[in-house]
Amino acid sequence: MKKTILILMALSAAVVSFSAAAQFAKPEDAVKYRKAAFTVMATHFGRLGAMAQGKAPFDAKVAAENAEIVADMAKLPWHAFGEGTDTAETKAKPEVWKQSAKFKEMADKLQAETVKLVAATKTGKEDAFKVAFTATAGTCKSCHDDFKNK
Ligand code: ASC
Repeated sequence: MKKTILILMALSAAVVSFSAAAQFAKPEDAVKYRKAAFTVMATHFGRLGAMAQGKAPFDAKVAAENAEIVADMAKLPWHAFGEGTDTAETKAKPEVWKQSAKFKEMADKLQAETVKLVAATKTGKEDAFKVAFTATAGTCKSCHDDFKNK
């Protein structure tokens, strides 16, 4: 019992320090971190895209594995868009900081869509997967249009 309590305490400390990791040592570190999250996200989203476009056969299990990684990555980049991280080498538009409420809305929307995408892959239904994929891709695109330089 005591051990369980100790483990729970250690876990909650880990959660707290994760949110505290919102700070990075240098702006470049934040930029590197968010780019890495987007790169991994795009890689696995691309694999889903191949299935959605019929370039790869639909396999619900593979789709679910990829969608889960996308959903996990979708949680990560946002805390790395702190003040002062607009100066490093980035394609992020100044609007990320000027319209931060709208940017946050987009980030939240992406996370919600990717959760739905995971659920859709788990139904095993190709049509449901395609619908959720299209919705997610639309969310990527509209955020890029407003907040990312080409
Ligand atoms: C991808 C990818 C994006 C989005 C976007 C959707 O596969 O890398 O950034 O889809 O192109 O419109």
